[in-house]
Amino acid sequence: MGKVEFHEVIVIGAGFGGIGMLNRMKQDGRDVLCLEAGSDVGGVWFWNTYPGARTDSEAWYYCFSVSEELGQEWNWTERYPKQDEVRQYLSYAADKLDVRSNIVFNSKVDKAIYDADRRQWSVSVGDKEYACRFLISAMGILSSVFIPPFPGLDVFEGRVLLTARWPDEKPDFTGRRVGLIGTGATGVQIVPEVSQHADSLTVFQRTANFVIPAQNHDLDDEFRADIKRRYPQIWQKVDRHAFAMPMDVTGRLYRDFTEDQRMEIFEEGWRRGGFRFLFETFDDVMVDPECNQAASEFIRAKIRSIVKDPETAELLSPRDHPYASKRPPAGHGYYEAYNNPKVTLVDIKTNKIERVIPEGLQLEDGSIFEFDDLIIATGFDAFTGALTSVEIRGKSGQTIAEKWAEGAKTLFGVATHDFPNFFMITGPLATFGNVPTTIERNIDWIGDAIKFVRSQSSDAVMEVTEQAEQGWADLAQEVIDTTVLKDGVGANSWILGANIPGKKVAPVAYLGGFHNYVDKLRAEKAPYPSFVLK
Ligand code: NA7
Repeated sequence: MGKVEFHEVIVIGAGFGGIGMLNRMKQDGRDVLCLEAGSDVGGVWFWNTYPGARTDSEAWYYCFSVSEELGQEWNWTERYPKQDEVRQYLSYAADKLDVRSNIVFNSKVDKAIYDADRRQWSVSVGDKEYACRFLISAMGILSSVFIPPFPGLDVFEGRVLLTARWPDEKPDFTGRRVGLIGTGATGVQIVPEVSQHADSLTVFQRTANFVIPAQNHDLDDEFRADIKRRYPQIWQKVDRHAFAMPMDVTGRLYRDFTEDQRMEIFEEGWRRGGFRFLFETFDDVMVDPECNQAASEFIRAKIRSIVKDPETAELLSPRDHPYASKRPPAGHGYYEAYNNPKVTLVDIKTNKIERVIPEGLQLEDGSIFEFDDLIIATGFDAFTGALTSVEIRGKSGQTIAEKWAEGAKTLFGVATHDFPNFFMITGPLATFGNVPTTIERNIDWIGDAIKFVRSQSSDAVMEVTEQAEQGWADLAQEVIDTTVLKDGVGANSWILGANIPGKKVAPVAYLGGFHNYVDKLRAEKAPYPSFVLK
């Protein structure tokens, strides 16, 4: 065995979380190293380079707030920036914050084992050994790719393309027949792009989604200057919003309005686009079934008005789950793409995929679809997958995967019992909303906690109690039960872990509001009553 390389802090992952954490650790004077599996920074924006990939949050808050200079210097070009722009932003941020030299690329962590005698973590990357006092996961909520075990996938004779591992050399679809499995946020972004170039695109849909048009537009100098002027207010608003977006509560409840007024409000929400339809129409869309049903029906009527073929329109209309009980995607000409005669929608809910064959796909009823390329956009083992797929062993020797077999338990998504001095940025049961902002609040908390532990003694450790994390998991479940999110189970919602066969159906995120989450997180401070310090 070679020499063990020790650092006080090791961070795993160099996306938003890793870059932000390195910045904080360096500001605090820590000896910190980041291990990143990819060959560059970016995280989810490094791997997901499929056509049409872009943010569903608006650019001006899908970014760091920590550096004023970054906000003032970076010029976003679109309301919802493309993957490449976000990746360039993160690359710029890594240079600006001067953290690149602390990152070791092409370093996928295989194991992290807690050594109770030494009060240290041993971290392995292949045959290279590291050790640290504080271990921080910045592995991201959507990084563990899920590929359903379709029989015969290996016999397909064409190209199999995974959206989350898209080839560097961009595939050309000109003149090709393409099949696509998956109509989540990723599939919804791909359809309008690939259908422009391919000879034909066959979309295999299991669950129809409520897709709100993003209403994307370019940003001009005036718009950017206005944003830059208002940044302090924007971040204040973000901090007080349930999903960390700079939007005001509307003060409107559905029942207080006439039918005409309701329709006008929904129309205005549709015009504003994206998440504004959810957050700027009525405040009770996610909790009042009547309001939710009206919103759902409004969207179905829009689908019927856009999609010319009534059968396709009906198939695209979700009927098995309420609007926003699954994470709703934003569309960029999604429904319109189905008016292109080259695009065919196939229902695989009632007639499932039987197997992949050399020429394409065979469904249960024996029907065969042939194509040259098969795109797989079947999602992620969200929140837990990145952590459970690495051998991370705590004080008692159990792995995180073993510990969370019956559902993830953490306090605020930042710490889990039995894993001392181990912290997670947006771990399971962290709040769910605009992710870069949650990441920043987690970084603040972890940075302060590390400062505190260090101030106790040179080998102090901090571990959350079982009771505290159980209380948090119970609260996460209670909150879900008061919203339409509980109805996402039947529609395989990844927020409930219901998209992964065999995964315990339980919340993987806290949905009680980002603003409430931040208050609770900030209240858990020195002397950290939910933790034991040794
Ligand atoms: P999602 O939202 O989990 O979507 C995955 C899609 O793949 C969805 O349409 C699934 O249908 C479909 N899927 C999954 N397994 C199968 C099988 N076995 N057969 C057929 N179809 C299947 O992942 P995305 O990557 O689109 O988006 C993830 C997040 O990234 C998104 O929410 C944003 O936050 C960014 P289902 O709906 O389960 O019936």
